[in-house]
Amino acid sequence: MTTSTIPIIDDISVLYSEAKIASARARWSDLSIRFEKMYGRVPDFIARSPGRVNLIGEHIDYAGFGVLPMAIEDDCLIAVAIDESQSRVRLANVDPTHSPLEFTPKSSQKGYVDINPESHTWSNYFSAGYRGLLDELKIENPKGMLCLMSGTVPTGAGLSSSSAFVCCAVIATVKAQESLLNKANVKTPSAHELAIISIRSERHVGTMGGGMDQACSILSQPKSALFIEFHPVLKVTPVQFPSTLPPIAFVIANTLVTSDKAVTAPVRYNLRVVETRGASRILALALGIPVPASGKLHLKQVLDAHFEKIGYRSEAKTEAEADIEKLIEMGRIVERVFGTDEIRSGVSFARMCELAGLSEEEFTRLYIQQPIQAQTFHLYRRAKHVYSEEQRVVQFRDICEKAMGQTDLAAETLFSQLGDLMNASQDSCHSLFDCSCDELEELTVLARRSGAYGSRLTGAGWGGATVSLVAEDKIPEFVVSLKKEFYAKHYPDLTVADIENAVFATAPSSGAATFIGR
Ligand code: NG1
Ligand code: MG
Repeated sequence: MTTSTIPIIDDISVLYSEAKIASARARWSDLSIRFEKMYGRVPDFIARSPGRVNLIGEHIDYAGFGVLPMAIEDDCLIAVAIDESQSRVRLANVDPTHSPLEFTPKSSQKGYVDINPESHTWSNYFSAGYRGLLDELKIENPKGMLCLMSGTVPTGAGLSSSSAFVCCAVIATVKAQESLLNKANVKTPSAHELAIISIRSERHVGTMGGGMDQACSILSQPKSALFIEFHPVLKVTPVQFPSTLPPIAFVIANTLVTSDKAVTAPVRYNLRVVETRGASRILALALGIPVPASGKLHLKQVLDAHFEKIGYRSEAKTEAEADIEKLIEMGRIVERVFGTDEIRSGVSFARMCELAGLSEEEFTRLYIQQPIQAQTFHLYRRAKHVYSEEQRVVQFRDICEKAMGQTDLAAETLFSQLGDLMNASQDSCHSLFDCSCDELEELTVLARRSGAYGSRLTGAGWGGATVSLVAEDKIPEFVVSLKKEFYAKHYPDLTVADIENAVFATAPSSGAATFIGR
């Protein structure tokens, strides 16, 4: 675990690429001007946390498996002035269609601020971060905060606008309360601890999320993607693309089908979490692995426990190869345990509980913390996706790492291998995890036809964006093709600016920061 704190910066050029810096400067200065107009004083600081694009490893973070996202330049900013005279919080958005929020925090026993997960208001994400941080630090009489938010991560696009906002609220709040912490001799949490706090905080909005987005938003480092592991503890490792190769880029293309995870959670995201949890309990029973009374045991723990139980010793030469062996074997076990016609086609809730050795009430108590709605539960297809997707993550990371040391690399082969893994991930999301949609299918097929090495949905899916691996010198023609074949067809009325925002190459951005300057 690292003990570094959130970086404090006085120059925003470290956060953006050359192409983006001019518009970023204009936005930052507009934020300060509006702040002053609104609150009659200048902000004390601006907190920043970025969105992310997931390169590979979809819907496996909540199963305990490693993922490989990268922070993007689009981000959430919260300008803050500390109000020493009272505890009241005022929050507004530079976008006037979002109504402001004002509250005076309650005591720690009462949870500081109410959040209604059913109301789906934008400010819930702020409240979730604010409350999550204070819950953790048990601050009584927090200092008042005047806040103005500006976000550029498109919402409902699978680029984690929600986590960028929650993380930014956590960082803004910890900075605003820092002097109280110092007075009480409480250590300011490290960036790593703030990432964990942000993961817990976002659950206040009602999604049973993994931790990829918050860890990526807070802990990303410049010019790198981030390999994130969750089990046994949160661990991040920057992954770089070799500089000796011809440059490649990840191009984001948004289907513009919005998928608001908080709204659709009962039939989509949270349902998948429950199916995955059910599958892991039933697999554990089949393998004779003890399930703790809390019921908590994800698919990664089932894998670890199984190989420990059988005393497995791998002959593989590398850690990646050994991991892959185990994941392939888990795929076989899934076939054996869930491969019957009955389970393959999906089971009812009653049947899933029976297989899990639990009453419906017990199952609900252990595994369903938020409402879900479904007739059929797919244990086979979800478990199959998770183990195969992790195998692709391990391979993807391994290819990137091996390439780092080489100079005479056949770049084309390498990029094709990465692209193939992305394509296989898309297939699995589509046919096993059911989190794709027609527009995502169309756009990924078109991307490959337009020269991408690989293309897949990114984030939770059911709409939102795709990510494609493209050689840098091919980007202009790639983008033209997408504009013509997808955007002009589906959205003929889009403005040039709307299209620029929908399809763009992205550079890896750094993680969260606090700006103190003028
Ligand atoms: P998005 O697309 O940002 O809502 C969600 C989860 C991730 C992960 C992905 C699927 C949250 C905050 N985010 O991302 O943890 O499970 O889906 O890989 O819950
Ligand atoms: Mg989200």
